[in-house]
Amino acid sequence: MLKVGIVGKTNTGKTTLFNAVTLLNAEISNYPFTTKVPNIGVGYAKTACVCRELGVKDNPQNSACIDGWRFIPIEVIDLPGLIKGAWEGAGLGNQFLSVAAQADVLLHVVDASGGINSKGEICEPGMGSPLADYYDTEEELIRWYMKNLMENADQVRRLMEGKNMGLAKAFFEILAGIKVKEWHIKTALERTRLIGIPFEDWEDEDFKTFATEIRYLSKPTLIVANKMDMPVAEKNFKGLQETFGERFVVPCSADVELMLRRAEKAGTISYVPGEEGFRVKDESGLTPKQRWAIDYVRSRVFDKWLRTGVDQAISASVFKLLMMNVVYPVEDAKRYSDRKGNVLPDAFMLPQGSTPLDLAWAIHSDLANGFIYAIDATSGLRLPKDYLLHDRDIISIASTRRRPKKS
Ligand SMILES: Nc1nc2c(ncn2[C@@H]2O[C@H](COP(=O)(O)OP(=O)(O)OP(=O)(O)O)[C@@H](O)[C@H]2O)c(=O)[nH]1
Ligand SMILES: [Mg+2]
Repeated sequence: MLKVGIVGKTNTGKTTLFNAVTLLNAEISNYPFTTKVPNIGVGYAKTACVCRELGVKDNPQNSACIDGWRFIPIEVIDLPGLIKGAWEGAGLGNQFLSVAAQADVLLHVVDASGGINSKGEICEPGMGSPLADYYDTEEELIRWYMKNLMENADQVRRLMEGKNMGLAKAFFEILAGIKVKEWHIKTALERTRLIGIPFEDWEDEDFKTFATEIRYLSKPTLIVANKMDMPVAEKNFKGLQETFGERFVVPCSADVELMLRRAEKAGTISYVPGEEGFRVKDESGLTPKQRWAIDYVRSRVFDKWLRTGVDQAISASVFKLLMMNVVYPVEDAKRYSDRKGNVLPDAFMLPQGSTPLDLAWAIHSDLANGFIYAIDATSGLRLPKDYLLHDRDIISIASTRRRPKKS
């Protein structure tokens, strides 16, 4: 399952975002450092399902389909706030950073309302600086990567000398466990021009430059400008977008999304995450407190920002930053179903450049080991071996071995 990590300073709303995405009840408070150990849960990435264009009624098994939207499970990891010196172990930061390193993509949450001071304590909105907070946390992440690179420098040298490996390959051996790919290393070496400097001559600054590239290449990151329901947040949000580019900053109100999802679960409203509105089932039955909350949400979030931004943050991280394609494997290509007749049972996310054989591996090793060919279910055509999967492909795999029945 794809892993989305949530990082950021304390009190920015990471756990609120985590609870909104997973509907779990991890502790939230306005005291700094509420989260003491990482929270792990399941959330969903939302994409337009192919059922509508095919005109079929689907029976999802590994995912869910609501109003033509397919919700695909992802693992979400909420991390404790990082303090200064986390990279060298302060506040157990070292351990948390190794958990963050397991993620495929990061959401870096900042308090866009400027409602926390540099220590992460609640202050008057507008007084804190989300930009400075962002850089503080990034410094910890980069230094952690740097420390790992430096601590393993001898090992890298041994691999280069003993096994006659190139620098990129040797680094890859060391860093593969934290989701660093060989092309990340090669690109980082080229971009930093360290490729031209003998490894034994690298200085601390060189390690830091290299670590910075590795951090951003291997862990694409979306900035979540949270607490946008606060009036002062707009100015900071615009500043963040100017600094990092519109693509990389999502306006968000995690607290409002959490409230809506809980109200939807309780049956008070109809709401599909990510939609530009919600419907109160019985307006006249609302208590004064509920009425106030609904008005707050409408005026502070939907009238101004159209959505809460939580679903957009997840979708943008998975589909825009990681560029995942959604592929629907079926066993019966004519009925688009599995062998039990479930129509469009599963949806898998695969990175661009994946082939039908990669899909087979993602489903089950038996299917991949017996792989013969794949069929594009919409056209009925057999696909060439080197075919690259597209988003929304419906694929049937012929294999000498069948995938085992789900228990
Ligand atoms: N106004 C507003 N407040 C929010 C929003 N999201 C979170 N908060 C509040 O911000 C405070 C901190 O929220 P948490 O989710 O506990 O923050 P955290 O980043 O997990 O904090 P640590 O666990 O200490 O690192 C709480 O009082 C939340 O209610 C939001 O979208 N809008
Ligand atoms: Mg927390």
